[in-house]
Amino acid sequence: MDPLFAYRTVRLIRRFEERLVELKADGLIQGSMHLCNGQEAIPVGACASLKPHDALTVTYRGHGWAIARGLALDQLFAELQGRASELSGGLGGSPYFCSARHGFLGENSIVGAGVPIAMGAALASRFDGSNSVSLVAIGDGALNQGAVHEALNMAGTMRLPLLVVVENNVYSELTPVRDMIATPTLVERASIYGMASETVDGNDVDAVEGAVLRAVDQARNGDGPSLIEAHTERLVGHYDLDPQHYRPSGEVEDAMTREPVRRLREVVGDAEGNRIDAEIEQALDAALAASRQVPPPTPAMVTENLYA
Ligand SMILES: Cc1ncc(C[n+]2csc(CCOP(=O)(O)OP(=O)(O)O)c2C)c(N)n1
Ligand SMILES: [Mg+2]
Repeated sequence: MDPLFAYRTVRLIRRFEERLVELKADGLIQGSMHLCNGQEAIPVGACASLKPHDALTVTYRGHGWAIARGLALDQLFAELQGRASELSGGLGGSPYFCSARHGFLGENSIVGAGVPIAMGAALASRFDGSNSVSLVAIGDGALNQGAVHEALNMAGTMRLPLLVVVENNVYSELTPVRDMIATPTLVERASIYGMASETVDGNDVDAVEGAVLRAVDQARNGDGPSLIEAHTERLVGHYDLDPQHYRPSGEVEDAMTREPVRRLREVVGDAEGNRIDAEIEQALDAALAASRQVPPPTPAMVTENLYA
């Protein structure tokens, strides 16, 4: 991947979320936010290997996926501020971005619930002639959910074009992954469902892009589903108010030496880096100003999109 593009996108995601923290402190965002700070290379690498007609389903930690997929910044800001955006009309907020037009089937705050949805999209591709693939991002903890295993079993048995990207950030809320599974890795679960698998450095955009592309090619050739375990670390709490008392001292500082924004900054250098940083701030300022023009939801919207 072009390093300038990679730096611009991971840095944009980082700065977008840092702006959200400021907006929340100013009382403009309600509710909790699950930031992907530190994990940005996974959505950037993965989305680079998808086509516009492919389906994407993610978790509540999905701001980075939405940006990497190309959803408009002003609409994301509007949704977060409870304004009637083109996404979820301001009724969803941080964990419920959704844009059918972008093949973005949505975030989901129910742990693991995206996998059966994504499996359904992969099944649809079998019948609609699109040869699209369906990628779902989940956390390490989600891989212990029952519904996830039902969906993986069906995808494996039917050889569906499903890609599961596990964002292994070492924690499920406050619980370390090593306390939750009986095997040394998560990725070895793939074989019991007949899925191909790969483990990658999730802080390396190129490594993620390559692994996802191999899985995409396999899925489009009719050779079935894959599971990719991407190792990463979150540099912030599970959610924005998490005091992180369960993390050993020095852990976050150590993770900072490996995190993707810093890594790519070293590749592009300060001259290009500063130029890109300035462009990003301008783009965020403009998107934020535009988001404030989006009206609030109307009372009638509460009952729209409901089945009677
Ligand atoms: C079905 C369900 N069970 C429990 C929760 C509470 N919960 C919210 S986030 C979370 C941790 C999930 O960890 P992981 O899958 O590793 O994702 P991460 O938050 O680390 O990205 C839990 C248990 C939930 N939202 N949904
Ligand atoms: Mg996790």
